[in-house]
Amino acid sequence: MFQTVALVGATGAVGRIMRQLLEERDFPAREFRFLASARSAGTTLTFKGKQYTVEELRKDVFAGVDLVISTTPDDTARDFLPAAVEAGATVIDESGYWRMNESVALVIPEVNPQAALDAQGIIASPNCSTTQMVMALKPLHDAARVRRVVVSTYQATSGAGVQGNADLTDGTRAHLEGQPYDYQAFSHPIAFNCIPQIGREKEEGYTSEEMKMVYETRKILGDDSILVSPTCVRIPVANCHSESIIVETEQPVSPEDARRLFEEFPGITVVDDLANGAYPLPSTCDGSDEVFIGRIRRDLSHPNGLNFWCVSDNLRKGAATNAVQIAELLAKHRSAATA
Ligand code: 11C
Repeated sequence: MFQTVALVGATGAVGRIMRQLLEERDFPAREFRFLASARSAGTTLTFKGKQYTVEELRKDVFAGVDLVISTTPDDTARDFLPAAVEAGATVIDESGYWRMNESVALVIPEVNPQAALDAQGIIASPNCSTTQMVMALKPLHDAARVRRVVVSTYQATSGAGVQGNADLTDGTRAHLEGQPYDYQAFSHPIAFNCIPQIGREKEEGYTSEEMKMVYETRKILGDDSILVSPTCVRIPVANCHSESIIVETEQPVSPEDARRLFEEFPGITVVDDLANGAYPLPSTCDGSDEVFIGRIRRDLSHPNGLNFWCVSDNLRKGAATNAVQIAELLAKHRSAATA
């Protein structure tokens, strides 16, 4: 049980879902506080039937807070979260800023829960496209050791925030009406298009989003030998990221064995009946906390290869749900320790 939980970024798209999850799942805490940028400070919100005033995020607001759950842009996380740690809080951060810091744990509760329990200070939640892929890789890695992954993503506009979805809706309307539209979240039109760049240019012609999939995967699975070759693409779908994943394992894994491994893994739902047109779709996975897998098949190009399709709600398991699950894990551990 935590005494005081502060939700930082409480009014944003992911913050809204976090509030909903903390309420629905009856997160154990005596007191909740909601913080946001000066722009949203002073507004009111309802949580568990009670009205709260949103407080302005400042470095001196963390006294007495023992858990911070934070979803902000990277620079905000960089500037404000060390103050929360200094004030004695455990921090769960959804931003990208702290993930690869050596002293920070990067956690998916179904995959590496112990890292959260061993952590001091900041615990980071991974990038959405990494989370769903690593959820799928974990049971394969445990059974047959993953050596190499070729992943192509089909990422929703909600990954680029509220403006990403506004660009999709307004840009599509403008396109259909033959009107010009000035895209804010994307450097090219997203309506009736797909854009093979998410994030900024990084090393060797890969983007920052792609390199997150490389480095975060290795850190979460605790295996720097895993090779990941990603291509991240933005598509005109509002929510849920989809991924084509091709995995080469040390030992061969048959599609039947993979199906069983996925089905037995917590947080994964298999939807895989090609003959009847059943496979995960963004439209059917939207709003779920699960990672969905289908189209499980042999890789025709490699004897130790497996090919599948993976869809997950990037705002939920890819962000809010994973962070709240980390908080639940810590709360459960605390209760067990004080029982
Ligand atoms: C996207 N994955 O879809 C990004 C958004 O590191 O948490 C989340 C970025 C991050 O554009």
